Amino acid sequence: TSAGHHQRCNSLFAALAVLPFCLGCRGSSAVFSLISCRRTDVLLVSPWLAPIVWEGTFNRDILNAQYRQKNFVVGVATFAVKKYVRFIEGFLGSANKFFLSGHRVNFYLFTDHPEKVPSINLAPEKRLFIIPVQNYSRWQDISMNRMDIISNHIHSHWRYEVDYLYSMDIDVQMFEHIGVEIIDTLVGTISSWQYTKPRDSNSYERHPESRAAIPHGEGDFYYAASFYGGSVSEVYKLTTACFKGVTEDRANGIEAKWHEESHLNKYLLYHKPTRLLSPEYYWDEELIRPRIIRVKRLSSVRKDLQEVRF
Ligand code: UD2
Repeated sequence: TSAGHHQRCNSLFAALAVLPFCLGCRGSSAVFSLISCRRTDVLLVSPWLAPIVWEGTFNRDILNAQYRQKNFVVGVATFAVKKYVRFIEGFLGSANKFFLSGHRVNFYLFTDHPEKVPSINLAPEKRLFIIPVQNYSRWQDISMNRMDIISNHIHSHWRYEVDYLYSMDIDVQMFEHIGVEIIDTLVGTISSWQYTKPRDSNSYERHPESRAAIPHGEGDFYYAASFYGGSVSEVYKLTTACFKGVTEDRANGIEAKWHEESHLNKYLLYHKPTRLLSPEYYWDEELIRPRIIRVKRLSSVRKDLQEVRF
């Protein structure tokens, strides 16, 4: 169970804590920092040794210095279709301030209402590309077709334009820095609804007829489709595979339980992320925030589902 993983990994971290550095602290008093900064309350490494990013586990100054040497460009794909255009300003305004601050970012905004995109003064290293997209009558299709659109754009443009690509929901706001600690080859965000539940939780698609099906007893983390990414080539493989699953399900008259999120979870179960973001990186405002979520970096904007979707 994930509780079992918790215990195993925390004791692993306790053993590593004798190293003479604390990556979670600023300043140079390494020995004191070591004691005050380690986190023993959360899982820090997945069972396949991918880091899980929590506040207090890294030093942003060190990461920034390393990252600057590479001169990477990061792309962010986000969709604002139909009534979701109302979320553009909050998303872009907060992302301009908090998302990879000081680093090069291209925001790719897909919308069926380009004329409604508010003008926002972006930082000089940030660029906004508005890409017209058709709408679909069903909100599930808007959300699921993102995978296809992202895969096609990687093939036609983004593989020449960006090094890393992240897909994000638009109905979110950022409140704290989301920095280069999110950069890795294949990155998933642990769902804020699921991080405490055992792996047999009922969010996975379990019906064997669906291409998103995960057999009972299998599964590790449950990932949110609102924020995932990685190198442009890995995100291409992910989105292409997930959309293939969506298409095959459609041909069989099936729609997975949580739409493209179900297909994402199937993919990430068998292609393990190289880095996991803790629920700090997508906190659902419907939930009461427990103590382990020390920082709410990004959270959903409360919305009346009936009103915005129909
Ligand atoms: C969950 C997932 C979401 C997606 C969805 C599918 C999380 C936190 N979010 O969110 O990623 O998997 O379930 O069931 O796990 N959109 C529009 N116009 C619409 C409808 C959707 O632009 O009319 C876009 C928009 O970018 C939005 C995204 O699709 O952020 C996902 O839709 P949602 O936020 O309504 O889905 P939600 O909250 O159920």
